[in-house]
Amino acid sequence: DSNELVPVINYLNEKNTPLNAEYAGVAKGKNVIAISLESTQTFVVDNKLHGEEITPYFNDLKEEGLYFDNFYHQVKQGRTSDSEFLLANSMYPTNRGAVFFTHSSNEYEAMPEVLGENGYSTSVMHANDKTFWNRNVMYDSLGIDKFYSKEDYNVTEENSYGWGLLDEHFFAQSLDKMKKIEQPFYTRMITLTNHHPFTLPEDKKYIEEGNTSSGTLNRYFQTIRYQDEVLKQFVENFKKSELYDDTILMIYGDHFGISENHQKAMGEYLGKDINEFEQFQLQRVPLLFYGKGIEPQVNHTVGGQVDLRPTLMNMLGIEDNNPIQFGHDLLNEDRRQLMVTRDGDFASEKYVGIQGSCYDRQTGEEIEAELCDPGFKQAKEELTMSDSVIYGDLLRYLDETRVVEPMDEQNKQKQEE
Ligand code: GP9
Repeated sequence: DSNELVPVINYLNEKNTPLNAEYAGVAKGKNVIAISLESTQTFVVDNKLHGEEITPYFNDLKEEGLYFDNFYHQVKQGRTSDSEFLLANSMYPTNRGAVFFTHSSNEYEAMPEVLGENGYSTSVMHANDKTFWNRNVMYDSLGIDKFYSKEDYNVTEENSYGWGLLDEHFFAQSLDKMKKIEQPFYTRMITLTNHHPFTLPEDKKYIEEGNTSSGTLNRYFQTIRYQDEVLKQFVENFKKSELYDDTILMIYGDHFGISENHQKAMGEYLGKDINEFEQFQLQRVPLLFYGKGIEPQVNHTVGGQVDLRPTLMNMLGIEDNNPIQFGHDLLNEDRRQLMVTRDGDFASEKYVGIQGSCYDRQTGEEIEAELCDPGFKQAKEELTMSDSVIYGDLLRYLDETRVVEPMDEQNKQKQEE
């Protein structure tokens, strides 16, 4: 019953930090285009292959936006769908299977639903079959108004390769759709071309492949380079469109593309031994907010996908009264810097804890294991609380408990303190 939700609310209230007042409403009333970049990891940013930049366009774009360089994906077996879950709910995905399949009939009060209540039209654009990851069912539960799936795109043999519609066509057709949707809107695009096995038509290879011992990693550089080129086409066309003045972009990587099976090759490329600390750090994915009114800055805070919702909602100036959120505004300087992975590992401002071992986050040096005990404890608590909400379908009791103490009241009190 509703009592089951009370410990979670209490736990989160205790951990809660206020939203950043300086950024509150910087994008008020604006449209949002969230771009989920398939398999895109931070190590390619500002990095080179054969003397050439791998993501030349993104490297420049991030100089003009708000960029986070210590931002991690937090997905498990549900991969892209897990990243979608983290963003929409600010809760952790489950440890086994994909929550998009196993808990699609749960009650949620997801970000699209709240945006809808605040006058936004909400959609997802992704040129794959609508049933993939059970998206068509889960999107209803998340309160997404419209899903533009494969059947809404012009997909032909000529404009497809590998997994389906090439990203350049996906971006172009999506921009056309966006120009017609009711404003203000929140739409999320999910790219596809930079997906394992990372293959491309010959004429789309804008960089030579890598020369490591892993063909997968070697080809990955090319699909990343391709994605960067077509992102450029999209953003430049977006900037020329009428949308530009009233729209912000939130661009982020969904999860790793290169698994730990390719550690040796990764080490050859990066010129260092990939131990468990380096492997952990490779789970960082890019995050960039871009648009008029967003001041350029590189932010080094440690965070993860669970933090996206509170960060974005604060920027939009929308009061989000769902207290069951495990993330924290990435822009709040006093925020608790704790990024928890689904395996119970964590990164904090000082430490990285991996399966009982402890590392200094800055130096990567292994240190006394006890130093990470509090972090491991918190990570466990965090995941247990989140799981209890999902497995117990506890958000169905939200309305009954809301009278207890809404999150914005807590925030106000904390800010006054
Ligand atoms: C499929 C796409 C890729 O539609 O989102 O999913 P992934 O395999 O990365 O989870």
